[in-house]
Amino acid sequence: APRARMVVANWKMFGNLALCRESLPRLAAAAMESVELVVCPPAPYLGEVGRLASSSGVHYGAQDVAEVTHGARTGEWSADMLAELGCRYAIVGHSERRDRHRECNQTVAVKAAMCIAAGVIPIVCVGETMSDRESGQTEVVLAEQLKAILQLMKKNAMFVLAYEPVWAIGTGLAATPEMAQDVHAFLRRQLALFSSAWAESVTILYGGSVKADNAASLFAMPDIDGGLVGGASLNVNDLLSIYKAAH
Ligand code: G2H
Repeated sequence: APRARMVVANWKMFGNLALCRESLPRLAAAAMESVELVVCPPAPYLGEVGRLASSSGVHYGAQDVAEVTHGARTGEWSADMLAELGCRYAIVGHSERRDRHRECNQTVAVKAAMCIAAGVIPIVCVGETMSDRESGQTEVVLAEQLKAILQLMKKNAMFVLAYEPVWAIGTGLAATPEMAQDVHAFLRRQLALFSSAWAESVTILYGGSVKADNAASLFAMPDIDGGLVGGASLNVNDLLSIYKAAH
């Protein structure tokens, strides 16, 4: 089967109940089987998004998950809790968490493994900083980020990879389609070291200033299977344009 294409809305810490109630019915009306549409709202809205998405084609997920199954962890939630709420996905290792919450590659890998054990598909984010890129370290950094994940991942585990160059996040400065394609092809070659059939089946999303006007050219590249969309996902019209561009 060809690998899944998808557009994932990462609301980050934006939105409210009104946005859930306005956007979900419109997304539900637009969702088609050919490309998955996924909404990752702030965790307090997952219940409401789940109710609104039920029996529609829209999937939903969290923006993070704990690295343990349970415990005295104020302010955290487990992969099992997400599974119970019907989350199909959880984003892990977003650069905002790596940066602000000091999440290292090992932590991100454990979080991904927690998701897989609970039946939640992790959307694992990797990406280099501008200084990594300028010093020619992009591939070294990405290989390092991926290595930790692959060591913990059961072979053939369902996961989604998201390439998010840190310098492109929220800056309006997206990678060019060619730049992103080069990295996506590199990431797929790294996955192929593990298993080549599996590498072909893994969805690799691009994230970082995806907008309605650059989505189509990014998604046209052979190894870019969709997008992880932050800012533009808060506007339902923009998100729907981006979703259409993935077809
Ligand atoms: C990258 C992306 C979504 P934005 O973080 O994860 O955000 O589209 O706002 O750059």
